[in-house]
Amino acid sequence: SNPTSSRRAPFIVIEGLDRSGKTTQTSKLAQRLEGSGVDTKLVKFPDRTTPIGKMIDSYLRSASDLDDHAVHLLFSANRWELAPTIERLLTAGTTVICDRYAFSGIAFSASKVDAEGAPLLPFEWCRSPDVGLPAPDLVLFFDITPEKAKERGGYGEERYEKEEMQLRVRKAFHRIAEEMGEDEKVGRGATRWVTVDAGRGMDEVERDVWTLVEPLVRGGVTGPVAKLWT
Ligand code: Z5A
Repeated sequence: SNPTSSRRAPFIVIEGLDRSGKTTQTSKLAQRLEGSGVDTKLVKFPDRTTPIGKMIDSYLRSASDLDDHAVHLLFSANRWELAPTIERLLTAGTTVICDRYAFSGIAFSASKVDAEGAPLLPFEWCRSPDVGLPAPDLVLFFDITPEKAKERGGYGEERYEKEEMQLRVRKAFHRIAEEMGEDEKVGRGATRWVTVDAGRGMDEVERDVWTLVEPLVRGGVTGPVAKLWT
């Protein structure tokens, strides 16, 4: 049989802190790939357009209230509803670029605390509904200091856009980064996790992202899409 027949396109996720430039860079990347003739699909979580996504959107805008467990499961369900599509695209040769994924799911939910500052949802509980999702081949974790993030404008009106919450989220992301194998090492499972200094200028960040992504897209990936955290 032809050994190249099992090659597929890579699944690339950009994760990170608020205002680190994820949306800016995922769209630049998708455009640049398409411009060089690479079949590309850009996805973003939460996907606020689906029925589940609409519930999440209403919760984030504080237009509705939901139990913390319930909303965590909705964020996860919002990924699961797109999982078969992502897998199909990758197998068909379309590169998938994704703005936030399961790592945001853990980092935000595990950072929620009660009035005494005790965690509301255990870290491992937060991970479990996302176990088995399509595993990214590459995660670019956009790290930025709170000071740098602040220079990019004030927080918006949404539920999690509060300074203390953001500091806890940053810590949670660093725990995940450590676990996934910080900087250039192969992390848990099939996913390579690379931390990117997102506090620099847009062009510098874009250059780094391209250097990391371009060879992966050119070379493709061998074997089926792996399952996250298995
Ligand atoms: N959430 C969750 O709880 N559970 C989950 O499972 C998931 C998410 C998936 C909404 O997410 C909330 O849902 C979020 C996490 C939670 N909560 N909070 N807070 P979202 O993805 O919809 O969040 P967002 O508000 O669209 O994204 P963001 O994080 O705030 O921004 P960003 O995408 O990282 O940054 P940006 O929009 O590209 O850039 C921000 C600004 O900085 C903008 O004015 C840019 O022009 C500027 N910028 C960008 N790059 C640079 C550089 N390099 N230099 C200077 N200025 C820059």
